[in-house]
Amino acid sequence: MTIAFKPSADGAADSRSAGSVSVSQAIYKNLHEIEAVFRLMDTDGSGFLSLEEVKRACSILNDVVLAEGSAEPKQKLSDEEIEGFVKAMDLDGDGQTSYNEFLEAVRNHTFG
Ligand SMILES: [Ca+2]
Repeated sequence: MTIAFKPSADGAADSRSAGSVSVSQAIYKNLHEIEAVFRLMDTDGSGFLSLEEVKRACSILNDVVLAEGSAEPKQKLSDEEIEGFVKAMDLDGDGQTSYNEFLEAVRNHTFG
C-alpha cells in the first residue's frame, strides 16, 4: 500500500474533516516524530533497520521502562519476540526494515 499526501491548496479539506481525523492525516501529523525514531534506531545511517539495530533499540527501551518502574519484568521483550517483530515488519523479506516498512508497522500498530 502506498500513501499519497496531497497538500490542500486552501485548507478546506482540513475543516471539512474536523472531528474525524483520517489515518493518513494522523500519520502525516506525526511523520516527523516517526522519522526521528527511525533515524535514531538506524545507528549506522544505512536507511534500513537491521535485526541488531532493532534489538539495541528495544534493549534501550526496556532499560528506560524498567528504570521508571512502570513495567513488570515479564514485559521485557525476548530476542525471539524481537526477531518475530522484525520479521513481521519485513514485508519484502530482505531481512531489513526500510522506512516504508517501519511506517507501515507503525500504522498497523497504532490504528489496528
Ligand atoms: Ca541500518
